[in-house]
Amino acid sequence: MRQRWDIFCTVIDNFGDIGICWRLAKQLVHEHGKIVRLWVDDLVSFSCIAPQVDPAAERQVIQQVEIYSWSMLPKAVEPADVVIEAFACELPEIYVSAMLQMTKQPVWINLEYLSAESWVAQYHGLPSPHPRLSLSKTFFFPGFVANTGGLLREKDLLAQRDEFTRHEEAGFWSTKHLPMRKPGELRISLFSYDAVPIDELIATLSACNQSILLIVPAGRIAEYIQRVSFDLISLQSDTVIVQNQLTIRIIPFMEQADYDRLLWSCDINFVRGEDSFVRAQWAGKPFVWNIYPQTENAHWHKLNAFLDLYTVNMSLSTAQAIRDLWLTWNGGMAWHPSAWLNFLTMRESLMQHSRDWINQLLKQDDLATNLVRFVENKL
Ligand code: TRH
Repeated sequence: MRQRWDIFCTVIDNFGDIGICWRLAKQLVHEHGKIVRLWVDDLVSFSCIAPQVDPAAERQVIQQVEIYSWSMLPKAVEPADVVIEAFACELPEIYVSAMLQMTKQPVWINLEYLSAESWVAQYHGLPSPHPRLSLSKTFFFPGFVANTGGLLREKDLLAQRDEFTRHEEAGFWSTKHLPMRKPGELRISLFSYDAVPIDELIATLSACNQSILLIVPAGRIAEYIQRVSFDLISLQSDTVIVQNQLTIRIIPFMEQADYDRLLWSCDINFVRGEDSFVRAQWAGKPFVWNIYPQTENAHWHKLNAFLDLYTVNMSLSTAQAIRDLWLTWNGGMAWHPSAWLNFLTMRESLMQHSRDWINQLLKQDDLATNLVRFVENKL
């Protein structure tokens, strides 16, 4: 019998939680033959990254994943063999009671957020007994190193990326109504939270003696650029702003697979949160991470832990360039154009490093494979 998995996802804000759950659900179905129900509390956000999703449908099947609205949780739902509670979202009580009634209790996994901090390997796989009921869940931590849960990576992701780069990139620009590359042009994608020094970045880019196309998918930062940086009153998701040799294109928010293609096509990617951050790594291009801000500045530990790991085999000057720009971009230091210019100077060595980093990551299995293996050992 095919194993059944339930994934529960609440959308806290933004798109990362559902973005990750959606990728995982598809991979479990397509690569591991599981039957997957994905329970989502906010189908509107989901439909932004997957436009096939109907926000009004209680139940729908897309790419063989059964998608359920959380609010429609039927009273007597039968729990699956494996239950994933994504990012500590609390399972509905009715579902937990149903788990308790089962003769063979499901494997219950709490899928955690990604971090490069060293404690992750110690906590990965630890059980957490329910405080009142005879149920136990396991903490599953994604990560960059051995003894963690690994990163999401579809089996054919890198082959698809390479095939795209060889044959499909030009077609992609035209489907997105973006011009073909000019000789010597630098293409940058930008996805970030609001509190970044965007005006300073734009000023620095427009002062560069190089043709630059800055591509910004619609969202709050795109709105800021239009309304505040350039005082454009009517907001449109297809805007062109030109300043010296810098062209800024605000484009519509795209579906998740197209966003990957954008990352593959650009020379430098500004990314944020968790999922775009990981996808930028698989894109194999230099990238700048805007980390999700946390209370009590906990995100700085996370940012530094990743930088420590990522720069370990880099030359001192390249490591310094990446550290300076990332700290500046995240508000840890005042903006200075040299942070950008040094990063740009190191582009070739950053490219090489991106490839070496991928090879290092490939030594580990991907997150879905690790989850499946963990469950096999449990059942
Ligand atoms: O949207 P995010 O800020 O999500 C964040 C993080 O996951 C964070 O860890 C979490 O705590 C917080 O949400 C609540 O950034 P992230 O993780 O990069 O997710 C963005 C998703 O949106 C990703 O799957 C890529 C997708 N995307 C598109 O599908 N189309 C687009 O045009 C763009 C720009 C992104």
